Order: sequence, then structure tokens, then C-alpha cells
Amino acid sequence: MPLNGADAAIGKDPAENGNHASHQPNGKVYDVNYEEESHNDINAVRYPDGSVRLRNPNIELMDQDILYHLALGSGSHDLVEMFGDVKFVCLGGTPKRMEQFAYNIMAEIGYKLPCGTTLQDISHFSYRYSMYKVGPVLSISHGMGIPSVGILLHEVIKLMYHAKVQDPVFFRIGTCGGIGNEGGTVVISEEVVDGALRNVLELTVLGKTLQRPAKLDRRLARELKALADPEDPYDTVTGKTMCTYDFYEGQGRLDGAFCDFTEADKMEYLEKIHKSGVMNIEMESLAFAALTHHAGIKAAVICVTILDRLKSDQVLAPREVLDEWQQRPTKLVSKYIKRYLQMKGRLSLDGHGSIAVKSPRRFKLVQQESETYD
Ligand code: R2B
Ligand code: URA
Repeated sequence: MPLNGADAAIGKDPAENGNHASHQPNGKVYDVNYEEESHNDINAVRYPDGSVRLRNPNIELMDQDILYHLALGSGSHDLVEMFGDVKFVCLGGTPKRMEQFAYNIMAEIGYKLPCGTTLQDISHFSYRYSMYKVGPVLSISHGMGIPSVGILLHEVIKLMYHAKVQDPVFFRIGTCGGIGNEGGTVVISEEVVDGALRNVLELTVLGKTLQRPAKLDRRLARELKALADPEDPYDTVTGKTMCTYDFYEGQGRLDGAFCDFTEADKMEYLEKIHKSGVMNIEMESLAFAALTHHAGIKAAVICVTILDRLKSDQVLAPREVLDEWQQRPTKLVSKYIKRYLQMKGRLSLDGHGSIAVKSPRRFKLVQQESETYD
């Protein structure tokens, strides 16, 4: 298949996009001025071979690092053997959807499981998140909201480091409420903002509130948009995504257990954010963009609207319709991954990916620890 303009750009690493955060870790907490410091200090987030470097000097001094919510550990598992070939990390809300995504991507890239085997939830013993691996693709559930995706991202970014993964690309695929976009529209985020239209993630650390810039890779967003099929019976658009800490009051819904504003207040707010370019509202993109940016990881957010918030608060579409809509972002991401692997000649895959135990004793302990506690 001939490559078009979008394909030509696929596969460049973040260094080429100037998409790095850039200060050396020093253990202190302070407000970071990214505009001043994003002068492409790639050394802060990458080793010379392109593998992920952590902005935390503590980790390499630890005897082992237990990735508690993933039920994995650097002492218990051979993470390089298990995950060293990863290129794409796809995150989405629910375990079922991410299991389904893993099967979809398997079909898309022609990955075959050895006879008699099935996909395994690698993080099963955490009972928190689910993780599936299909060749160079990880498919992981992130739960709902910023705290859930934030915890997951800390551990997945550390996993990238321990596994010596080179220049990974992260995607969040999910659902959202449209702002002036009817149900079934695919929105690729160019920017993310909070409920007050600020594009930073606020985090209180040691009693001080710091702000992390929430930035996505614009080029990746454009490449994804270019892959949308004009024949699709729905729109694929790019724009600003609002991320809130709540589904009800935080998104201006009148139908939560509490509501202290009127319908007119709600419409005034939604019209205001619509005018400022907000295309959709969801609940994870701010942390996703801020943490991937801080790690120098190229990332994109692709969501499907399940209603138009200018018309309703309740999700009224039937289950089968919602199921079909939710396939739409996954189709786009699968297409991107397939094109990338085709271009790199990586569609035939090697044997990475089965569970490889380094220390049976530590392996058992990690499983028990993740299993036992709430
Ligand atoms: C979209 O849908 C979920 C709320 O229903 C939330 O995780 C989100 O971002
Ligand atoms: N997810 C959200 O966060 N909001 C919606 O309105 C729909 C899905």
C-alpha cells in the first residue's frame, strides 16, 4: 500500500517534535515553568539509545521496585524480557474494552497466539487494572478519573523504564460528552484544559500545589486525523478537550444527586466553553497529557462522544449503539499502529511477551501482596 502524507510522518520520535519536558530530577517540588525550560533537554527523559529515563533518582537506588497496582515488580519479573519490545501503550477505561481492543489489534496486525493459548490479563492479581500484551502493543484499563489514570501512569512509565522500552507512544481511547458534536463523533484532542479552561494539571505535593503543563503531541493528533476515512458515516474532528474531576456537577449536569445551579447557568457555561473551542468533556486527559509530557512521551487522546451535552445530560443511546460507537477510536488507533509497524517492517513479531519469572520467591510475594490488600 502506498504511503500518504500522514504515513510519511508516522514514526518520528518526540525529539523531533520538541515535545519534551526537560529538567533534571532533584527531588524538590516546585512550580515548573515549561515554556522556559522546554529547550529539548532530551537527556532528562531518554538514555542515548532512546530508552525511557525516569525523572526520579530514587528508583535506580532501590533493590527492587514493586509496581503494586500492576502486580509486577522489577525484582520478581524479568521486565525487559516481558516488555522490552513494547512500542505502543493504549489506555482505556474498562477492562472489557481493553481486552477487546487487544483482540482487535491482534487481528489488525496479524499477531498469532501459540496454539492452545489465550490472551492473559497480566495484571490480574492486582484486581485493579487489566493489562494485555499483543506483540509491541500494550492494552491497559485505567479506570475512571484523574487519580486512577495518574496512579496507573506512574507505574506504566516506570514499567517502560525497567523494560528499557525505546520511545514508546501512548494513546488514551475513550468516551466523552460532545459539545456541539452529536453522539458517535470521534474527537482527537489537540489541547486539554480543566473545568476553568486552564491547560495544567494541579497536584498538591507536600502541602504545595504544583502545576504540570498538560500537553499532547500535535503532530500525532494530525497524523491520526489524516488516517480517518472520509467514507466513514461519522465525523472525526480535532479540537480542545475539557477534563473534569466529576461527571455530574463538574460537567454542569442537572441530573446528579446534587445541583445548585439552574438550566440557564448550565447552558451559559456550556455555550462559553463551546465558543472557546471545547469539543468534548471527559475525565482523564489532563493527567494523561501532563504525566506523559513530563516523561517526554509522545501521546494522543481519541474519544468518541456518546451524547451532545448541548442537548442532554443523560446517556440515552442503546447499548448496541454505544458498543459500535466505542469501536470508532479503537479503529483509528489500530490503523495507526498497523501503518507504523508496516513501515518499520515489524509486522512479523518475535517471541517477547510471555511471563518470565526471574525470582520465583519474589514473584509469589508480589502476587500475594497485590492480591491481599485493599
Ligand atoms: C469518560 O467516561 C467516563 C465517565 O462515564 C470517564 O472515565 C470518562 O473520561
Ligand atoms: N464521559 C464523560 O466524562 N462525560 C460524558 O458526558 C460522557 C462520557
